[in-house]
Amino acid sequence: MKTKMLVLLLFATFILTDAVEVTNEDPLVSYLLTRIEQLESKIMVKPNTINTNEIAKKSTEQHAIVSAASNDKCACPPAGVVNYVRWGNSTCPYGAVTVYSGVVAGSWYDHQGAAVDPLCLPHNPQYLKYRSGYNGGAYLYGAEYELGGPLDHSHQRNIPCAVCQANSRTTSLMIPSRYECPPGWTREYYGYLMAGHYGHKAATQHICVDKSLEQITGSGGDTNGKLFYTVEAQCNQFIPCSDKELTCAVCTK
Ligand SMILES: [Ca+2]
Ligand SMILES: [Ca+2]
Repeated sequence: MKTKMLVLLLFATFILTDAVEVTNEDPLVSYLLTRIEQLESKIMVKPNTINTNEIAKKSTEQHAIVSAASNDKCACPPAGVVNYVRWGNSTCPYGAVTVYSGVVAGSWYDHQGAAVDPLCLPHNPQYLKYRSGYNGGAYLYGAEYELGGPLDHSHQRNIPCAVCQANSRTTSLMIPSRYECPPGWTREYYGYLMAGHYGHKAATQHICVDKSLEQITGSGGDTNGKLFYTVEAQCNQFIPCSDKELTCAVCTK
């Protein structure tokens, strides 16, 4: 009974005081310390596995970005977005985002007072207030290629289009008669310069049509509408001229 009391007293002292002194000379303590060191060496990352050069480089880069931002000089790629229409193709080039794809439409080729601009019309129009029946005013028609020679395979076909978004660019440019872009510019697509027929009443605009001359499936009928012809430069007004079909390129920067 006395022994039991003594053990209980010692145990209570150990719990309550938290001041039990141990020394490295104690074999149990010594063993435990050795095991702890072994475990620590296993879980700790060895210093020579850290690429200090890489850390220093990243730190310098981060410092440069923060420093440039604080000086209002951006060290990142130029911010910006530019949109353009890819006529004659329903998809956008690699690297650009397709905002939507659609069909080329515009005024009737022989209407006096027609609108000149071609539109890339989405496949799913939305309407607000409307009055049924054709009530006069401005009319929209599908657009056809009017082509011959080596491009005859697309003659009378209707034309698809896509509206594209090029990121990290600030400007776009259509260059007539060139299928390459100037140095420093990115070529988005290239193809043939097209416009309306000189003998038709409706005025038109030049557009750059993708060289693929994509066509809308099943549109081979001669239904007319807004018409697009290739362009040739006449030799009477000091311009570079040829009877060859002119090319074009759409470039961004
Ligand atoms: Ca057609
Ligand atoms: Ca036609």
